[in-house]
Amino acid sequence: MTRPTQVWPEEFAARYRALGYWRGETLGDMLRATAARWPDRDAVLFDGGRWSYAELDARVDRLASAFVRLGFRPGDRVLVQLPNIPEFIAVVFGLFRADVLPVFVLPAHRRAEIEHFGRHADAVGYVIPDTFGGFDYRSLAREVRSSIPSLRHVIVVGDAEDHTPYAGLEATPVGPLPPVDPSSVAFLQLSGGSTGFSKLIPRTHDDYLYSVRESAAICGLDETSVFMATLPIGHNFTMSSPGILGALYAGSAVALTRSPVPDVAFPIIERFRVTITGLVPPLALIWEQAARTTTADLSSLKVLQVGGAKLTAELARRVREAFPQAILQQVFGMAEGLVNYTRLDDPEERLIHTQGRPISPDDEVRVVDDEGREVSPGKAGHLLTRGPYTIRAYYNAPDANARAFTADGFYRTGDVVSRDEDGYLTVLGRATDMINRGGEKVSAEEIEDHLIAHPQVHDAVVVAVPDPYLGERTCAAIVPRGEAPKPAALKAWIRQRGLAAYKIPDQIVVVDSFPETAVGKTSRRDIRAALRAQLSAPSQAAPGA
Ligand code: OOB
Repeated sequence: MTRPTQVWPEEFAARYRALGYWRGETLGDMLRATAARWPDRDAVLFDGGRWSYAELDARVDRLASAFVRLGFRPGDRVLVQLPNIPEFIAVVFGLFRADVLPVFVLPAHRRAEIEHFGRHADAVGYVIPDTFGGFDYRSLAREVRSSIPSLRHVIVVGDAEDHTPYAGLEATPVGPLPPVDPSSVAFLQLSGGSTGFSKLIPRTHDDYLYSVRESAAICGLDETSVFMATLPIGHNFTMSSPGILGALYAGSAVALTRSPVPDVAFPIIERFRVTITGLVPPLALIWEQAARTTTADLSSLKVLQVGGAKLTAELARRVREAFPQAILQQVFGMAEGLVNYTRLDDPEERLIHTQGRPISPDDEVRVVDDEGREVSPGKAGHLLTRGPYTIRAYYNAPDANARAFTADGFYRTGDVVSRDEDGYLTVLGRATDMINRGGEKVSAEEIEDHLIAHPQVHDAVVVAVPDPYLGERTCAAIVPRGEAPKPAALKAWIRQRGLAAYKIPDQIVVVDSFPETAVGKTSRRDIRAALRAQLSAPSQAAPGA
C-alpha cells in the first residue's frame, strides 16, 4: 500500500519554509531536543508514577526499535486506541521514530469504526489496553482481526492474553532506526468536520510542529507549566492545542487523568499543581458546578481552555466565576488544521463572546455567502481556510476532496461564522449535516445508513436538536415498514452493530412520512432541514437558509 501524502503547491511550501514555519524537524527530534535540554524534569505525571524526559526518551527509542523488529515498515499505519495513560505517549513517539503512522482512533470506538478505519488505512498494527471503562478491547481486537486483512499485530498494554504484550516491546534493546523526512506524513487524524463518513487526515511533521510551537507560545507554556490531558488524548485538541505535544515541546510536564469527571480530575490538579487543561462545553458545565463546592485545591490552574463545540456566553461567564484565578481561553479548531484561540490578555468581552482568532498571520480566512462572495465584517458566512498547517486533501477520498476543497485549495470547514474587524471569529452554526454532540462529532448520513438496514425501518433521517447540556443531541425520525420498532429496541439493535455509544440516537421519533419542503425538493439535506425546523426552534441564521 502506498504511503499517505500531503502536498502543498511548491510556491506555498517554499514560502512556509522561508518564513520559518516549517523547520525540517520531526516530532521524534522535537522530543529528543527537549530531553537533551531538560533530562531530569518531569515529562509525564500519572497515578502510579512519573517519567522524566530522559526516561521517556529512552522508552521511546526502545519502542521504536521494537516496532522495526516487529516488521513495521516506514509509512505503515497502526491504529492506536489507548486511554489517557503514559504508554500512549511512549507508543506514539515510538511510532514516529520508526516512521510508522499512528491512526488516532478513540477509546469510544467499537467494531464498526475500527473496521472502517483499519481497512481504510490498511493498518498493520492495533494498540489497545486490556480493559478500560469496563470494556474488554482484546475481544474487540479478536472480532475485527479477520475483517482487516492487513492487520498483523495486536499490541496490548496490560494482560495481553493471546495478543502481543506491550511490556515485552518496551524491554527491546535499541537498534537502528530509519531516517524520517520532516515533510512526510507523521500520522492520520480522524475528521469530525464535514459530512459523510469520517475521513482520515494526513498531517506532516513540519506542518503540525508549526501549529504546536505557536500554540505553546499562545497558551503561555514553559518548563514550569503542567498540562493535564483531560479529554481523550488522541483527539487533535488534546494532542496539539497546545496539548501534550505543546507541553513536550516547551519542557512542561504532562499530567494524565484516566477520567475527566471532577472526582478523579480535581485531585490530579491538586496533586501535580496542574496549570492548564482543556475541556469541551458539557464538561465545563460539570466542572463549573463541582468547583463551587470542591475541597480540592485548584489554585494552580492558570488557564482553562474550552473548545470542540460552541461555548455559550452564559456558560463562559459561569466558568469565569467558578474559576476566578484562571484565564478562560476559547479554542475553535479542527483536525484538518486551522485553530483559533482567544489570547490570554484579551479583554473579558472577547473571551466570553468570541471563539478567538487564528494562530498564524498566514492563516488565510475567508467568510463567504452561498455564491462564494466575501461578506462584510460581522455578517454570517461560510468559513473557508488555507494556510501553513491546514491540509489540502484527505487520505484516499477523491469525492470528499472534490467537495471539501475549493479549486484554489481552501478547506470548506462547514462552519458558519462571523468575523470582526480584528479577525476574531464567532461560530454561529454549521451548514452541513454533522451533529456536534458536545464536541463529539456524529455524521447524520452514517447513522441513517445503520437505521435503514433495520427490517422494520423504511426510511430514516437523523438531525440535531438543541440540547441544554450538549448543545446539540441527535434525533432520528423513522418511517416504519409495517409495525414500528420500539425506540429502545432499535437503539439496542444499532449498538449491537458495533457502533460507538455516542453515535446511538438520543431520541427516536416515528413519523408517517417526511415533511415536504416548500419547493417540493426531496434530497436528504432538504428533508433534514425541514425536520429540524419541525423538531426545534429555528436555528441561527445560516446564509441562504
Ligand atoms: C476540534 O476538532 P474536530 O476536528 O473534532 O472538529 C472540528 C469542528 C469545527 O469545524 C467546528 O464545527 C467544531 O468542531 N468546533 C467548534 C469549536 N471548536 C470546534 N464549534 C464552536 N466553537 C468551538 N470552540 O473540535 C478541535 C480541534 C482542535 C482544537 C479544538 C477543537
